[in-house]
Amino acid sequence: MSDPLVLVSNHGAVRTFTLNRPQALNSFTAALHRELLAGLDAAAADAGVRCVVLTGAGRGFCAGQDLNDEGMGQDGTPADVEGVVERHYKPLALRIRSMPVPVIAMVNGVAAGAGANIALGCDFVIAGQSASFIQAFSKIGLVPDGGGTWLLPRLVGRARAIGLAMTGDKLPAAEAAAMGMIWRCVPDAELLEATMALASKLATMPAKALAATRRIIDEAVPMGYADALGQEAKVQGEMSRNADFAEGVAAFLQKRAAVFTDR
Ligand code: T3D
Repeated sequence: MSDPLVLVSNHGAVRTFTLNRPQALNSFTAALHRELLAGLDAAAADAGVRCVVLTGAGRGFCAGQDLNDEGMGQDGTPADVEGVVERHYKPLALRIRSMPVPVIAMVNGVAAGAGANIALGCDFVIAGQSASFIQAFSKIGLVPDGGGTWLLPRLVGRARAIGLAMTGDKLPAAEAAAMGMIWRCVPDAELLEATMALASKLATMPAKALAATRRIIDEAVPMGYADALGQEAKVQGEMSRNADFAEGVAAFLQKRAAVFTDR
């Protein structure tokens, strides 16, 4: 029997979901999305769960979309990037943001593409010192999704949001914490303990008030999260029909530098 794509464990009232595709840096496949969403739905319905932690197995947190998975055009069919975003990333991002309990991303390693933005959509991000955040989309001719266009400017301001999204440069966890993009950066050896201390504290707090706090903070900004996610899916679909996307993915899989020609 194959390993589960998501490991689930409980520590008191804290439920931890560990993305479990370490050989591909826990990048998202359709099957991984289905398992994670089902797990989060079950946690949301379980009154015994009072805080959720999301993390990754091995040396990475999540490298975003698995560029070999269905919908990516590797089987010769046209890439259906808009569909992938609508079917998987939008429901996942909205599920996390509507959980009745706080959600902590425990970022144990690299978080790239939608992997970075799914982490940033959690209520707290605690990262180990060796972790990093990469808005990898521009490198394959796409735009940020997974909530990135909505989250980034709110977290770090327009200048840094544009800089991170356009360059696709790696942002070390300590710098992410210094610019207010994440809650904390801690030594790797202390990551689990620091996360569990926060999760255990949140689990004792009034869940309804915490969920309402999240909701009214999110509603107090002009463009709705769901609208931004919908816009991302639409523009992502447009970008995926460009030659630069095919070239970016091919170059990554062939381990060579991409040559972009669209304009
Ligand atoms: O449908 C849609 O596309 C819409 C949704 C889009 C959302 C997105 O997330 S788009 C962005 C997708 N993600 C990326 O472009 C990131 C690609 N990965 C990387 O750039 C690098 O792997 C990292 C910078 C994250 C880490 O680099 P490094 O040097 O630490 O590791 P590595 O050697 O590149 O990766 C380790 C293995 O994981 C490697 O496999 P191998 O050679 O050992 O068999 C690599 O191919 C695999 N891997 C990493 N990321 C992905 C991946 N395989 C498939 N898809 C990936 N995204």
